[in-house]
Amino acid sequence: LLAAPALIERVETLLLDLPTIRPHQLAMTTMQGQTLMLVRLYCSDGSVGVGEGTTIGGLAYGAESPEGMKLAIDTYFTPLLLGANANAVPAIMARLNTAIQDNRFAKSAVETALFDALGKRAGLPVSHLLGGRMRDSLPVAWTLASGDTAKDIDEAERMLAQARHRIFKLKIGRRPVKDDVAHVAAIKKALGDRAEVRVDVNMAWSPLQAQHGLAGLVDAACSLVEQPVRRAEAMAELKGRFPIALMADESLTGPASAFALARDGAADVFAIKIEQSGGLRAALQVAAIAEAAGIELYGGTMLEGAIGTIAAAHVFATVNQLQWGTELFGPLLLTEEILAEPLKYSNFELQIPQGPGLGIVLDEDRVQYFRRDRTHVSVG
Ligand code: MUC
Ligand code: MG
Repeated sequence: LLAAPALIERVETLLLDLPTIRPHQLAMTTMQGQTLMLVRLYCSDGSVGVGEGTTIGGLAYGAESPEGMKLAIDTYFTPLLLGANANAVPAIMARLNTAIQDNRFAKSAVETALFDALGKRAGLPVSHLLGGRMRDSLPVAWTLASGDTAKDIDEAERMLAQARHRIFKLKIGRRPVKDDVAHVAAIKKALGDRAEVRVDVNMAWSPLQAQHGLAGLVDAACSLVEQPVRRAEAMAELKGRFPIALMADESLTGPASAFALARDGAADVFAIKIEQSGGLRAALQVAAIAEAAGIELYGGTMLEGAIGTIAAAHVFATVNQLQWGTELFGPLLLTEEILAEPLKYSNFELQIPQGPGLGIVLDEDRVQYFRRDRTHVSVG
């Protein structure tokens, strides 16, 4: 089956606002909901590709926001996309990368839509377009972030009982280090060997706080600490000083940063994210740098909904080793389903769809219902 010639004829962007199942507390913000920026590319052969961009708490995580992505795509990406050969994904991305600096999250959304449409035309899943799969399902961690130790333990017990998650990432960094360490220790003690406990500090600690924090986390039997400090130099100073895996997240902003972190010995593990990397192929370049440097891999999330989550899953399916699994639980944090058939989470893993493109179908009525601008109907 050959991909039919196709030109991009129309670009559509929309914002969907969806509630979360509970407030999600991170060091820098508390999320009550998530905004998905969807982009759809309509091609001349009738194929349509969809991509998604999300952030965490608006501008709390980084310099892009869902609203900003929509504006950037409508104003600056669209003129570069219209009329382009939709089968030439690398050429389109090269053009965008030349004409538009940064805007990595928006680029990831657009590249997702390009691959979805190409996969549909070619009759192949996105993972196959990216080289083929090492695995058909991915282990998925869950983030405990209710802000309350007892509630977090109850939540973890429910996840274990349902065989949904047995790796838990705790969001810390808001409270004094001692209190955070006590919170982690209490959860690990309650769960024991039935679960693995990791933490994400989201850069909240100073290098000195991190010295105390990492020592306490080792005693609490926590296996991994994600981005405890902001600067890459400070990460490099921490690495190897405590018997706990040190993972880079915010420091990773694409292949060049991955190269610098690897060169400077600043992490044991990379959290690969398609949005942070600037797209699906850029994420694979980050993975290749990690592999060459002996850095282990973890499939990260920007708390994407179903579209971004499954795009990341297709990427993570193809890497040689994913020593730390993934955290592709984003859709499970939302109260509302926007797919005709929900993603399949079972046996602690996410199943990666086998159909062409992303292998998912949107429930269009629900997409329209959750549009932020749905009430903005012009009358008379
Ligand atoms: C982050 O910093 O890793 C991933 C899971 C979660 O709860 O927040 C994110 C972002
Ligand atoms: Mg993180």
